Amino acid sequence: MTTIKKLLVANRGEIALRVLRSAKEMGLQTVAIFSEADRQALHVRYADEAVCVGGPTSAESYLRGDKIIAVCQELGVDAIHPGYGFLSENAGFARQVREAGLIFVGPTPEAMEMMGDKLSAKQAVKTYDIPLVPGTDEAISDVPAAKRIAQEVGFPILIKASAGGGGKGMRVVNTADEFEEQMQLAVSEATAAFGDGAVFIEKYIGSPRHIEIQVLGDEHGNIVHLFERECSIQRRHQKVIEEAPSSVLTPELRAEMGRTAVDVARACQYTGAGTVEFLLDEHHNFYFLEMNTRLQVEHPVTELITGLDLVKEQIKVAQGEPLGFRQEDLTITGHALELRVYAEDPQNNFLPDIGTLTTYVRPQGPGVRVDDGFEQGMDIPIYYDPMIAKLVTYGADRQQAIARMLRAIEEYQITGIETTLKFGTYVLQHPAFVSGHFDTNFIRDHFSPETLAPTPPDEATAKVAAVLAAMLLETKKPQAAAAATETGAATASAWRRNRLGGR
Ligand code: MV4
Repeated sequence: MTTIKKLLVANRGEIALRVLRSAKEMGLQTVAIFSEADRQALHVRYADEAVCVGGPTSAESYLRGDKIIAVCQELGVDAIHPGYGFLSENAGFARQVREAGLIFVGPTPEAMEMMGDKLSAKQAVKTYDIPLVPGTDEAISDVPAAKRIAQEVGFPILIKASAGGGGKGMRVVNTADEFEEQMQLAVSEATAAFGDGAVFIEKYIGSPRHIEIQVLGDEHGNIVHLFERECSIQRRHQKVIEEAPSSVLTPELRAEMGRTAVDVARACQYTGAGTVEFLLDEHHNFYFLEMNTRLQVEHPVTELITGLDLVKEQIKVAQGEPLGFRQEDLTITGHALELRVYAEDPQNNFLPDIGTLTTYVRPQGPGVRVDDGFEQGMDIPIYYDPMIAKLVTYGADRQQAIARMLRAIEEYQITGIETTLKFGTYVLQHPAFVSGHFDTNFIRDHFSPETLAPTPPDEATAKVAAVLAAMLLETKKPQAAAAATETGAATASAWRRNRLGGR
């Protein structure tokens, strides 16, 4: 046990602020770092001390592990929280932190390395009877041998880059005669993008759901799971809406996936907060895909349904404390949704939009949490991720969480830039979403830019959608129809009209 007294947050934006808040509650002294583009940022003002580490680009600042460690030594910092992105999954950095005598709030570099590469992750879990998508668990280079395996597995197959992430370097192959060409393309793509041409084959699951399980491990060998997050609503491998729990998991399947996730974590002696990603096919078979060795963007939905503060848990584990609960102490209470609010124009192919937040008023009220790093009048810097905020709602059940999200979107006032807020309204009112019958193809199947009316849809259209949604609900209760009409038709535009003067 080494008690952490002073924590440096090696990140920016909403996640830096999120981590600083928990650190403050724990009575820690806090240090922020910032780039020249972030002098006015909220995380800089929130921390006890803040140090500029370089120019505006990430490479000059938030990725400068050497400078960050030097700041820690200068200011008597004893631990670094990396947030997500930037250095959070960089095993080399985690090792340098350890060698400098500092605590890295996260897993060991060994666990990060093992799970950092998809093939080594598959190797690591081999002795644990973890379900994997049928295919190869080693890099393939011999085209005829690979083609034979593909034929055994059955087309369509997917060629994946071992070093890949976020869908990069994946190619679907529909027939045997395309195989050779696609494999060559995949290898050269992987070499160009990751400097590592290792690829492998999996059966292609055409309409999967993306279900991930949050895990937490301590340095004493205890590992628990904190249930699932449903992350199927994505575009271009960027999650847009996440929720917990998933509306498709039965208690039995949840327990089985949870146990499997804990086994994956055990395979790499995982410590801290991590996420085990699965694909779930239409027959409810699940397959382990990869493990993310960091705190994820969507962690708040898990916090809301479990009542835990994941950042506090990370810090406690990092200073050597044993977990304060066992698996059987954990339960799901209520339902949580997260909408990522991006500075992007959904009517223009989600093109990033830059500019000034001329108006920025957050929603409030029961069951609403906003994690952001901006204030009215600030510019959205061009150098980083275009996410402005995470709008998170909580309710006793899914319907209430949806109703609160629609109400919160209505209250949210952002002008000066285009955002994905109205896209959120569209998804949350869509019968496929409301009924829970959706997969990772939701946006491809149900969305085109013209779909978003520039003005709120008239009540008649909204009512039709709502009733349709209610009919699709498995529980065909009469109240369901009424409630869905409330949420769907809902979002009375009076509020918007009255406050914004008709905008
Ligand atoms: C797949 C798949 C279908 N079959 N693997 C995309 C990112 C990476 N983490 C894994 N991905 C996929 N792997 C097999 N064998 C479909 C996807 C996929 C996907 C997965 C999760 C969420 C959204 C997705 C969107 C497109 C493709």
